[in-house]
Amino acid sequence: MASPLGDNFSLLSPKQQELAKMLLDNGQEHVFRDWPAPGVDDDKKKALLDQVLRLDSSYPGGLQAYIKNAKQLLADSKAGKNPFDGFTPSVPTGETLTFADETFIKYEEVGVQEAQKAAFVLVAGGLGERLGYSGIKVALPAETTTGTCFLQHYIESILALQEASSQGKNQAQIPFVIMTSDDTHGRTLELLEANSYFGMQPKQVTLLKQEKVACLEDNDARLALDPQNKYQIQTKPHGHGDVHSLLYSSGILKVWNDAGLKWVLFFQDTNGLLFKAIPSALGVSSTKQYHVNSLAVPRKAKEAIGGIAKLTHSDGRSMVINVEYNQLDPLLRASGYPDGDVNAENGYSPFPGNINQLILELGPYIEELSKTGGAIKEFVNPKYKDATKSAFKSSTRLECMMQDYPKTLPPSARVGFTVMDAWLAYAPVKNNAEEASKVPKGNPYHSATSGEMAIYRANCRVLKQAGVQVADPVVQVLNGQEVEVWPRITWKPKWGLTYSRIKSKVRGQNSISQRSTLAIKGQNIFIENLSLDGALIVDAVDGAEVNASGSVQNEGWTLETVDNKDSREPEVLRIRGFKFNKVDQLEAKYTEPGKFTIKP
Ligand code: UGB
Repeated sequence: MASPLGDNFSLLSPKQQELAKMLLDNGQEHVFRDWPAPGVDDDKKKALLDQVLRLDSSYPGGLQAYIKNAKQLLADSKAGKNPFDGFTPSVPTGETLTFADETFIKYEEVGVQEAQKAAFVLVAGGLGERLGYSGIKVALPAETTTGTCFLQHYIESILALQEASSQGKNQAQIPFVIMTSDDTHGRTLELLEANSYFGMQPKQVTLLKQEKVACLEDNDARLALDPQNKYQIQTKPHGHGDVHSLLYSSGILKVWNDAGLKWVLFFQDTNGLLFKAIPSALGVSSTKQYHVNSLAVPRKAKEAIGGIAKLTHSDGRSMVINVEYNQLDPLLRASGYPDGDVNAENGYSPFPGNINQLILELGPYIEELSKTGGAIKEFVNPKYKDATKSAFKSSTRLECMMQDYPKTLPPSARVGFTVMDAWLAYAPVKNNAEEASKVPKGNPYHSATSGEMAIYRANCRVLKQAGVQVADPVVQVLNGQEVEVWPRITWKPKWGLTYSRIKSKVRGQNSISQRSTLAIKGQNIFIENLSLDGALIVDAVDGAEVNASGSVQNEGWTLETVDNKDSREPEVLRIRGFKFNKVDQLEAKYTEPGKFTIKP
């Protein structure tokens, strides 16, 4: 039988010919069906094969494996096969930490020590469609008191850990990988370059770009061609699970292993609280010798974060794994919990919420990836035209999630999790104002408004724990969301890396009123017999030791509401629904080393 490629075959390079044959052998004749004879669109034909080459080389096992996996997953989906068939969920046991108690403090100290053997990986390839922000999410200010964006905060937190863990000895540089995508790569690089990498050495930072995967037009996993351009295959993001194959194929894991590193910490793009939980969680990993440690928070039933569950199979296998929020309820209903995902008496789901912060031990991680190539169990979520499930409304693709990594691990793997208070560890910015205002009462909004307010709340609660008298919050409705507005307290990560360090910087009797703003921008700043009612900004170089004391009183910074629809206001303010009017403040800046006392 003549090849659908006909005489076009000879236009192609040997590698392109090999790929074309592979497509023909895998049910993809339609890709070439409408090709005109040689002489017409030859460059476009070659460009299509170049795209095929990219798709082939960026997927573990190549495009052939992708098509094979897709056929299987689409058949399972059509048959209504439950991915958890045979598994019964139960509530797992993990380590539950109480902020500032003896155990927590001990874990934090261990974690800081271990950080010198750690590498950090930020997955930032997502555009955040739910948030609807026009920029990349890591460029968003985590809070608007200082305007520090998420990426700056993350980098400064890693640098603070780096400094603390080396304790003045030869400072090992903690490697930092950012996974980007075509949607975020250029802007992430620009943000870093425009800000001198926020103080990190450029060679410490590696950007790994994830590629999109081919879309599929039907249950036979035929690749979907772009309706506007028959020489182009439609593509869509494959999900954050790509991070594992990218790390593996880049060779960086081996470099880390050879350098004696032990831990890889994965985290997401917009959680301004996360680094308050990192030292203790790393301490747990090290103490318990966990190969995998997932950070979790108490989760409200039906909250849009995955639930961590123990799944036990009828054949005896069991694993502790994240069950995504849309799957947890049906799984529970199908396995003896007729009410599905509901809150227990304490007001929370019995299944802790996955915040997608994973700590993996490098050795076992490399061992596993050398078997799998970093391939993660995938899923497909086609939107069918009708109940016959024979056609899709629009093309679909395979997806994967980074937290599904443990699914291929042997039962001997030590997979654990660590539950922290949500107020301390988790306040992502994912939902736009409209979506957030529809969140059921009592569930977290996960918006720019709540994300910023959560930073102030956490800092206030930490200082209260350290003995500062901090005024109670007032409740306000901002962008349709009822939030607690606490005093606006912020600090640089190097000031408050762990609870014991924070406590050591608080002396005597201190009080902060509700309408106050306090921004601590230096390392050796001590709050000592301070009474603050207004705004105080303290900025000091590392060699300067500053005592913030006495009674500071001024008009301060007032919080004003911003209309979400008011196009005169910048987008970063509209999405949070408020801004600060900087009426008056005491600004104390120290650029030279020495001992100083702030005199109001
Ligand atoms: N991301 C990528 O880097 N590449 C991609 O292709 C997609 C995303 P979302 P999601 O903590 O609240 C996750 O979209 O996937 C990055 C967990 O699955 O914000 O809906 C992206 O840039 C869920 O179990 O979240 O849900 C971002 O940094 C729960 O833990 C990250 O991946 C939930 O997060 C997450 O992407 C949560």
